[in-house]
Amino acid sequence: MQSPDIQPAIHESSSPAAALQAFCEANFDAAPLIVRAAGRINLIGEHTDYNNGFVLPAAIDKAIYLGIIKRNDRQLRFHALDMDDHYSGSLDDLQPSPRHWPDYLLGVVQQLQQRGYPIAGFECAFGGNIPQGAGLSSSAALECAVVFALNELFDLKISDLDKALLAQAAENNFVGVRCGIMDQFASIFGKRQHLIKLDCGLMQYEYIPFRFDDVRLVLLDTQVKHSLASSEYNTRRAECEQGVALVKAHHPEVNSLRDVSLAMLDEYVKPGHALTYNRCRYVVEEIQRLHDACNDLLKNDLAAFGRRMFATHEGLDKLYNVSCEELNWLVEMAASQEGLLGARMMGGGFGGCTINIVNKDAVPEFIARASYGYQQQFNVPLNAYVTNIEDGCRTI
Ligand code: GAF
Repeated sequence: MQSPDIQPAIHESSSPAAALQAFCEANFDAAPLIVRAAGRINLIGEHTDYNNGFVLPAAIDKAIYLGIIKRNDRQLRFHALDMDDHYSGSLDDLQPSPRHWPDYLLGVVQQLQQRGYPIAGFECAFGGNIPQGAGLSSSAALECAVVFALNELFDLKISDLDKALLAQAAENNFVGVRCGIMDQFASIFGKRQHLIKLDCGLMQYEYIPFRFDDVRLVLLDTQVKHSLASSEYNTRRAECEQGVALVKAHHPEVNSLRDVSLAMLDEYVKPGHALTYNRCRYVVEEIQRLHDACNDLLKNDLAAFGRRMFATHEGLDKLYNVSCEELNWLVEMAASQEGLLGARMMGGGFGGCTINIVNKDAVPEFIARASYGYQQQFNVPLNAYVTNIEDGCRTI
């Protein structure tokens, strides 16, 4: 796949930003604008964003780095450093690529064009340290990096909210995943040492400080991504919509699960729609759980917060059915460990990471036990990341 005139990426560099800089110096005619777009975690509020509910994500210290320069024509050149792959195309012919990764960039370009933003051809290169398939939103980070970079490069004056919505629209319409807004919003709006409490219905948000010196956020990466993930994601959305329709027939003012109570579900969905009822019940409970968890944080009660994380996991597993054997094993293992405050699967499900709140002093032992046990159980190495909450998209 590599074009003959392209220098290879420097994979051995410890810093993805340095590798990107070296690639750009060797291959670009001009100094690039460089953007860092973060991956995300989510503390609580899972599968609630597309139900107009609330989420509690944060941007992290793993990111996509993208360097970009203008061209004098309408050509597009993309270089994916971590894949040693390159794409060439034209602004006038945006087609989904069989290699798939260019779609995250092309989708953003298409959305900009559809909204009438004046962009010309450009060349960009990107790489990073967000593990792919780990549920840390590397694709949303790439979309956000592109929209952020193009906004700067062509002085488009797009608001931060519109950047997030545009990146989400790229994923919905060009990539074809009906994701909610959480991942793109977190990548753009992330703030160091803060969670974002986002109301996905009203698109209003507040920052909640997350500064606890005695604990660490530990991500345990199952290194599995079961193939059900994207088809089941869209099925869950449809099931939630069906539940809303059943309630709305009696309560026309209801527009999403955010407007629905457990009593309404019991009355209008439970009889005859057991599976839909379970899905909706999980979402309605999770929205309430998030509000309660935010109150825990305000009281500095991480133990109570952690218990709610376990309840979220239970709901995702038993009612929403988006967990899997590997995630369940990690959460059960975590529950028995010293110094563990809370654990649950994170993100869409069917693989990826668990998120764990662990007392600082217990972290090495926790990771060692999890890694050993996971390898014994599944014969798959476990990856563990102790993560910090960082700023969202910015130029560097
Ligand atoms: C994925 C989606 F992209 C998000 O929008 C969100 O729905 C999440 O799954 C589940 O909470 O990350």
